Amino acid sequence: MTQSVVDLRSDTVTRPTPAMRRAMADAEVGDDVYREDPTVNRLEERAAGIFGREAALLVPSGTMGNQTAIKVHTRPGQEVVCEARAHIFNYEMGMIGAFSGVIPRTVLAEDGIMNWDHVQSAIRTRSDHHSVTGLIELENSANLAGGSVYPIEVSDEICDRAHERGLPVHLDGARVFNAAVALGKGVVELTRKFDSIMFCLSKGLGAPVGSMLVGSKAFIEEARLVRKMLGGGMRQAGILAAAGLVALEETPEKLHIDHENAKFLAEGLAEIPGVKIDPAKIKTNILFFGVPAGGFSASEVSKRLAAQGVLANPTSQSSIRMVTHFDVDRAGCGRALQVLREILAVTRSSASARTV
Ligand code: TLP
Repeated sequence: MTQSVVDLRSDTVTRPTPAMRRAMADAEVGDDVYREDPTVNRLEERAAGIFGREAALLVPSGTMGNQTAIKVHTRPGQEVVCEARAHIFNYEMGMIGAFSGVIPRTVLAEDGIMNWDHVQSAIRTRSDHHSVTGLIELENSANLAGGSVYPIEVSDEICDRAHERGLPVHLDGARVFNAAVALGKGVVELTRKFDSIMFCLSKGLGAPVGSMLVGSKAFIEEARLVRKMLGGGMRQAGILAAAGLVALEETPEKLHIDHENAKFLAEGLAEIPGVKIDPAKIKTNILFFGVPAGGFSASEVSKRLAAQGVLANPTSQSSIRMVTHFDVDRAGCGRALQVLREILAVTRSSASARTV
């Protein structure tokens, strides 16, 4: 029997469910640049409703959503305060500088979770000598910090204090539904104080394409123009929005399964000699682990995993990321652990052979 690939590279790899494909095939469509696609309009209304906001906008990707928000909130020459591992800074092709002409002012915070003291220390106010802060940005869950989650009171305080200083706060909520599930709260409670929110339909929610920007009517009107500048005005996008609507209705209640699978993986990894991971820190569907020192590099481990049908990306010389999602079940996680155990046992036996 051939075994299917266990793809733990990202939750972006999910395939649309049969319900999504049916909805896509049946979608009523129009030209969305003329605002005439009824399915896109429905998705935007639904997203705004779920977040308790005035308006929302469908964008092709999380990157476009974040970069559009940054453009709307800032002026060239300003700074954006974000955590050192923020996606907007590390994984969006330098667009923060290339498109908005702003620079990141980063803060390294434990588990990627900044508090007001961190943010305050990075804010630069008007001066005759240096650039000033134009925007604060938080990421929840914090991807590159291991899918960690902001306690609501911490993100609320950052928003309140930033607003007292006249600064807007944008949320990269690519996986905000995962964060909400981890806290046992609704997304409204996590996000109500932010000026703008980006969330992805195409991560754990499982839609094939699309992210949403959510905010005030005025913000979304500006964002619509920026989206067009970026070439993100799509036409019969109802085909995509239809899958997004299904994702929004069906997937949030299932995300806890991905979190349980990530925990299961983390606990199994912690039992492998030399592997570095603290399972107690795994709150959502993302985990990073360190490969044993003195053995194969992370990229070698990743190659050997792939040769046996388990995909996981190396993120440095010594660490690997795994992300769970609805196309990998508990048995798949078990297989990933088994294959990894075998690979690392080879390293151990060759290391001990070297020492005799
Ligand atoms: N993240 C991808 C990679 O780019 C790293 C992944 O596999 O996790 N914000 C956050 C927090 C993200 O994790 C991502 C994608 C984005 C924004 C961008 O979304 P897309 O890929 O739709 O542009």
